Amino acid sequence: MATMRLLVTGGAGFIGANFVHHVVSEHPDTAVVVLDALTYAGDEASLAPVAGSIEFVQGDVADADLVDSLVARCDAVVHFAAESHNDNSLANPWPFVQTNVIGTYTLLEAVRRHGVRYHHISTDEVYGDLELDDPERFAETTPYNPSSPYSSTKAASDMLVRAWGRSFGVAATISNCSNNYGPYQHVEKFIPRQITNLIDGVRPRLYGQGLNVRDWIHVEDHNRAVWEILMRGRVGETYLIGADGEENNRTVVETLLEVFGRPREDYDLVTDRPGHDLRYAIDSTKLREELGWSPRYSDFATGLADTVAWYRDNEAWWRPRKAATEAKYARTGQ
Ligand code: NAD
Ligand code: TDX
Repeated sequence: MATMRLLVTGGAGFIGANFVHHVVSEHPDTAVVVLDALTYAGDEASLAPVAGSIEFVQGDVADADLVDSLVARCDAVVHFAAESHNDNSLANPWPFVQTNVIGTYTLLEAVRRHGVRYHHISTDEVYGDLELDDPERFAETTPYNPSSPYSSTKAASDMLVRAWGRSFGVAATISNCSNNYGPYQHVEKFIPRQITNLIDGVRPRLYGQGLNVRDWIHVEDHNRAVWEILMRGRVGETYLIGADGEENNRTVVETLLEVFGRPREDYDLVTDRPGHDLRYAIDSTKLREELGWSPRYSDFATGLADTVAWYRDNEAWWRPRKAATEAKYARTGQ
């Protein structure tokens, strides 16, 4: 008998699929229902290892009738579904407004009607960026200052959640996490793109001078934090999730080249991303002190090597998307 029925939106995407794997293996008394539209970024194959243990519904988070019927029979919602790639948001922002803003609104109205607990997955990008030498890091109190269509729609969705909590008493929490890496990440994203290029003998491609800094966290550490916030977080609160993993992009590529036994300078500098955020950095003290969470992947080079091994072992998963992804990048010289 399940103790909780959990609706996971975006469960066929990178972080959502890893979250579903985590819940099925670590919390087997939870019944999981996945709602995912299977956009270009979603892949049911990412759920194949747990397919017999979950219910999968293909559909849109902005479909109010469908969302209402699913929320009505669940105890809690974790909302991962989003358009998630900055470069795509520069080429065509509309799906980002539709899914990230209207989709979140649709879920909030449903959880409001049915009195269901809601956890909202967001990003550190809502805070804008930092200078390379800024001693401050993002904290829960940092003012919102998003740069891209992607991050502005995530910021808008966070604002809706806060307002639905205050005005309608929706039992919501929000987490803003830094850059994730690990298995099942789409080959459009930085790390899997470079790994799969290297597997194909292609040189990694760094935007601009490669000096932008991201604060890397392994997806399993992110998802363990999400579970803790869902179960023990204070309703109405926001928690930042980060693992003190700041690295510049050039260092990441050099580490990957080393794993592949290639010369450290064997990469190309390509057209920069317009409006490219310089640096993200998370202070996760609140999460660590209140909920006792800490990351298990403390060594980034080891986590990266594990991820390389996963892409080497799972070529059948990523290969079908590689050529079309690179064709899209070729159009912007990236
Ligand atoms: P992803 O692009 O890999 O997966 C998104 C999933 O959502 C896909 O399965 C897609 O099919 C689904 N989806 C898209 N539009 C939908 C719609 N209208 N209805 C239903 N399903 C839809 O993204 P990800 O990297 O796994 O990110 C998941 C969440 O985590 C997002 O909310 C993102 O903003 C947030 N986040 C990501 C990172 C990161 O580093 N990847 C960091 C912090 C926060
Ligand atoms: O080929 C590339 N070369 C390159 O130098 C690609 C694809 C990216 N980059 C750079 C851009 C960024 O500085 O690498 C960094 C990481 O790029 P992305 O993987 O596109 O991630 P980012 O834009 O930082 O956003 C990610 O983290 C925050 C996720 O895609 C978001 O969903 C999340 O909110």
